[in-house]
Amino acid sequence: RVLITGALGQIGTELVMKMRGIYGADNVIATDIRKRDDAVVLGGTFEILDVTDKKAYFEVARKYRVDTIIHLAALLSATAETKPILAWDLNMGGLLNALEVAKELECKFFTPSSIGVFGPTTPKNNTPQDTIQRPTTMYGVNKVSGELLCDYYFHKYGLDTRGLRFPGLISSVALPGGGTTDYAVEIYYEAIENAKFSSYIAQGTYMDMMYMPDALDAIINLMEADATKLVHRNSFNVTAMSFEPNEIASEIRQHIPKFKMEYNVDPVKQAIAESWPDSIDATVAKEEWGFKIAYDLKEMTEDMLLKLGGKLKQVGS
Ligand code: VAH
Repeated sequence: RVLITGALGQIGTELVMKMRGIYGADNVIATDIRKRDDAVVLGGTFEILDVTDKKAYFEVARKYRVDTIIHLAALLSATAETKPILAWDLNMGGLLNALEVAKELECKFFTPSSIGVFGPTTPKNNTPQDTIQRPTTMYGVNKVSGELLCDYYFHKYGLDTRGLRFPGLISSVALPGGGTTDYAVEIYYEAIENAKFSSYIAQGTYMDMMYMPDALDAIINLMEADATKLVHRNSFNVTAMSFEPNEIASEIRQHIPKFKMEYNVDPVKQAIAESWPDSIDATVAKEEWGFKIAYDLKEMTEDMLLKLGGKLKQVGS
């Protein structure tokens, strides 16, 4: 049985549905700090869980006798910058509880890392798997610490911990909350609703991105990979594409010709974005467990507009 925390978040919402389809609805226990009347809650077992409550975390894991923990509950980069102490308590306190529960119940373990582990002194282009990690954000500090903590639980206790350094993730199902890359999700909604978007990330600012279907496949493929082949275990660089705001705008214009892009840069999010790489190298993930992607910017844009078009009222294209 799989326990997923942060199940109502951007990754969790789709991962719960995908895993229930593969492993059976009763074998995927969705948890989050709040309830929401939708398929994640109604389509299988759901429990309210505050991951900073260690006792509650143990109780839920024991109650369902889980053998795998997917720990997603966290504050993302922009929110973490406005609430750094809360971010530390949730991102690190929650992760430590998750690892302790996984150790006690001998669970396989996954938690996401991020390109946020890199900072201004990291090589910006084709950032290698093994390189300098001196992030300048609380989120980045949390993610580097998280990678090291997961490695520690593997080396010291033999816990089967695994993780991926995700780029910005783009989903047609659930909006992200409080990220720096979220502009690349919001732009599709605005394009359909208003045929225009005001970007808070400046033109020319490159960031790695990935369509959610590829991210979900990466999690499942990594979790099912042969453990003996995993060297970088907790922190594989993975990416599908790298683009700057004007490039995604141009791709959208292939479908909505009158789409207009404006810029109103948010200094906090812009500073975070500029501290991250322009593009990272995912060769090691391909070598150690066969990482691959199906969607580039063109294919993602087609699919996003198709999926969202069905959900939102169309603006005359
Ligand atoms: C964020 N979407 O913006 C997340 C992710 C690489 C970006 O970590 O914080």
